[in-house]
Amino acid sequence: MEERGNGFLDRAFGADPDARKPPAPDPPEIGPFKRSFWKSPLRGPWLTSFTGSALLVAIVVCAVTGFLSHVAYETTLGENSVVLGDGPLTFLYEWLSWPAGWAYLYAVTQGMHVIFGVAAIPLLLLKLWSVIPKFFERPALRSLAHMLERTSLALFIGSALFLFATGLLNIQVWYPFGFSFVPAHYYASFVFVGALTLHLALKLPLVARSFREHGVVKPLGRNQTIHEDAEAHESVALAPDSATISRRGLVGAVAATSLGLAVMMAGQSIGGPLRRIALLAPRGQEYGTGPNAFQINKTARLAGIASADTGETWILKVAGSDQLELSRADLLALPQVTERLPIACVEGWSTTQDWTGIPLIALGRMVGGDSAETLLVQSLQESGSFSEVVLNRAQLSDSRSLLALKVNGADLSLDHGFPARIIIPGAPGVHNTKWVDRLTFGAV
Ligand SMILES: Nc1nc2c(c(=O)[nH]1)N[C@H]1C(S)=C(S)[C@@H](COP(=O)(O)O)O[C@H]1N2
Ligand SMILES: [Mo]
Repeated sequence: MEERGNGFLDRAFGADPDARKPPAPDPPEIGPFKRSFWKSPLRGPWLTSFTGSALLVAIVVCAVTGFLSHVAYETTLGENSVVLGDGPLTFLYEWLSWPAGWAYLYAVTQGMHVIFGVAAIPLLLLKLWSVIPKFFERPALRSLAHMLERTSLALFIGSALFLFATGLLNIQVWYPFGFSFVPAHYYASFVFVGALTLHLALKLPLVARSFREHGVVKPLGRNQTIHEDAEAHESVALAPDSATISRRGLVGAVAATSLGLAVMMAGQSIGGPLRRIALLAPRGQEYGTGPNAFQINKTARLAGIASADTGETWILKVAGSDQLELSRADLLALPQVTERLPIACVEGWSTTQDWTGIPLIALGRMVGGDSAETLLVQSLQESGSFSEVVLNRAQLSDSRSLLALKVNGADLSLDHGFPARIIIPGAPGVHNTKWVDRLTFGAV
């Protein structure tokens, strides 16, 4: 006998095809619940498939670079963890160690995360627009399979909107919500990836059929009309109005918006003169003049750093198998190294400066800690997730990793971490601890 249910969920749960027949009572046929309410001739499986495919590319890049960012945080190294646990991927984080090698590694992966994430938003909105009539589908629940499909869709759209909203707010350095960004964004991504996988499994056959019937890009040609079956697809208008914009005009406008946003975000990721095109960059466009004129993540005042602690009495404590206390004058008397390195923030911006100071490995040698696997860095800052950090072996042993005392030839400003800060290649900005108080080789 021929299978009448559609999709593997029906088969898996043995839904009775007759159960799909609308049970009474239906929502009244008014407003958006009436199919004739939806009149755009552009809606249909092709537009949804095309937008969905473009969105999928952006989302995959965003997801991969997002999980890479979590790897970069080296959350399995003690103090670095900003989440309660790493969930199902813990083994991956234990296995992968973030390299120090390429100085711009994190600037690139996180820049891509933010660029593709922001550029995906117009695509997401277009895709949602293309299926609006389905949200008013009647009856709302037809069978167990239909209920599961709609639940997965609700989780999918809900988690997508949550991820995009929290990501955008984080880029804007605005935390109006009462929860912590990183764990929320991180755990929501698992819901999202799960729901996305299910959604793909359910919809890929539709996408393939639509592309086979109409071609992938052919409907974007000049004066192209396509005929889609309004009986089979809820999103296709039953009685379409004439178009107010061509299919190619709509897709073109959305693509241009995405591209424009991508260029803008790239402006702040790349930094330098390109920052000027970053119109939405929250850290402003101007930083005054002078060697310390570049963006500040958290000012000394916000971090609760008292200027008395950073004055003449400041002493750096260094520990390995031996212990040492060094004043800023002692540190300046040691051989200095200058390295050109970026700070690459999780928010997607980066800035490259010339830093001068003492290689961490040289300080390690002074206390018999140069073969340590980890370096615990503690700040004068007393609380907050960035007051302590643990660097891995690659980071502490790289000859470019510095305890920086100066930037661009001048003393660090208080806001940039005076009297001394960490600067290491390839890592997230959060690992470049400011106002360093204590270094412990092999503490963890
Ligand atoms: N002690 C301390 N160090 C810190 C931070 C902080 O809040 N406290 N912020 C970190 C973050 S998130 C970034 S991106 C860099 C930014 O350095 P900058 O403010 O000098 O640009 O500093 C890092 N070091
Ligand atoms: Mo940051």
